[in-house]
Amino acid sequence: MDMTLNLDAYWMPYTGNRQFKKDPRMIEAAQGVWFTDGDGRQVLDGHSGLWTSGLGHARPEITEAVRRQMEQLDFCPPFQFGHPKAFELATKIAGLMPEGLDHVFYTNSGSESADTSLKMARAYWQLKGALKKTRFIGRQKGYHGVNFGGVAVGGIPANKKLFGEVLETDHLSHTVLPQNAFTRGMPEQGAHLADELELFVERYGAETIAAVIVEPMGGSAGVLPPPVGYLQRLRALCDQHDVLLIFDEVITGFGRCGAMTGADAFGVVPDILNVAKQLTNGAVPMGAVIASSEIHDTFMANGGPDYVLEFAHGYTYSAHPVACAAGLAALDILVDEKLPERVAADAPFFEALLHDQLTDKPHVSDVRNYGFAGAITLAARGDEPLRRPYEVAMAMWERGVLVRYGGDTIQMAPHFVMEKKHMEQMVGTLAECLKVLK
Ligand code: PXG
Ligand code: PLP
Repeated sequence: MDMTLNLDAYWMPYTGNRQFKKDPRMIEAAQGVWFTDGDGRQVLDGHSGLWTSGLGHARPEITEAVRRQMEQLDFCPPFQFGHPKAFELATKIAGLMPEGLDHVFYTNSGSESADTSLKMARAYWQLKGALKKTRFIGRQKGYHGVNFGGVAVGGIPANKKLFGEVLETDHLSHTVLPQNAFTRGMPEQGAHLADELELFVERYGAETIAAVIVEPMGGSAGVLPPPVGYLQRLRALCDQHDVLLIFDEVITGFGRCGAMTGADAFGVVPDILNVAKQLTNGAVPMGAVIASSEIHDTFMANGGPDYVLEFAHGYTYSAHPVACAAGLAALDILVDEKLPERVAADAPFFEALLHDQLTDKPHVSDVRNYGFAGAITLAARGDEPLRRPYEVAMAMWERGVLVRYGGDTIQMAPHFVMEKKHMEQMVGTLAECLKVLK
């Protein structure tokens, strides 16, 4: 690492800044499933970047598409103007979504997707004349990014503590039940937890609830696959009570669950589906909110004269041409190389590896997995539940493997193109670290 580099000015996101700046983990290059660190060391990327880069890093097709786009059109004002690739990409995305989700509203991140989807849901009900439908139901342990709306519907206390509440929300229980510990794939117990929506309907009245927002499979809280039948029950209750169902698929969208979407993997179609991350393979920031025709057409039918805005919402960088070019190239690779299918085919190998190697290791109180997502929960050391995952992740970095630690969990997310020997290296290194650490 360049020892003259000044680390002071950059206030790092979701990082222990003081610890990092004492002992920096610098990443200077990426290729395939590998990072190169500040000392020129090859580090295996065990988290697909940040759930972003399933195709592997530095795909030449994406690099070339971005380079060409920069030369041709580096920026296009997205309000009242359009460029062809924005339409081409929207058509491509809609074609990959479940039947009925066919209108794409661009954002630049998962957090913006979350807040966009909440605004879309509220506005939809206003246009329908259901003026009191403003409340949102999230779920404990849910992560919907860091903007005010997403934090309000989110269910991770540490992300909410200092910021106050800005929306009327309530939260379904999470689905991590002790009797489901060490389940391979979807847990058997817990579908009944969806019925809590009935309690909220009784408490607040369905006429006040705009939408339920959940991740079909929880990601940030440490890989929480839905219990068998849970999402089906949630869908049925939303239909029964005229409540919109939003799936936050920022992690599950575009292949992670061994299908194009979590909706496909689990067989439940929401009214609104949020994506980001894998849309451009992480190469350029971009997200999107994909809405049903019913929602889209309601806006179009209520817009007044045709020069008037139907939805007073959008970002300077919505449909950025460079992001669109990256998205088109990334989705072509995903489809051409049949990567969701590859994930589905190799998921049993990854699952066996996680459970066979990690279940009996010290401090491991749960192992969870689905598709190419895996996590372990670690028992707290004394009154410091966060310390052990941090120490394990640092020990893995020392041994040349990057994994994500968050809360009391360690998370792994192989690239869709990762070879089995590299999954073995990743999980084997974790097993080794667990054996030697206190
Ligand atoms: N929704 C979901 C379901 C996410 O997973 C976001 C929204 C926010 O996206 P942006 O692009 O605004 O960060 C996410 C992001 C982790 C981890 O540790 C996961 C995310 C972000 C940071 C860490 O798993 N997911
Ligand atoms: N703040 C100011 C002063 C602005 O002018 C704008 C956009 O024009 C924004 C915030 C929003 O920025 P963005 O569209 O990139 O989200």
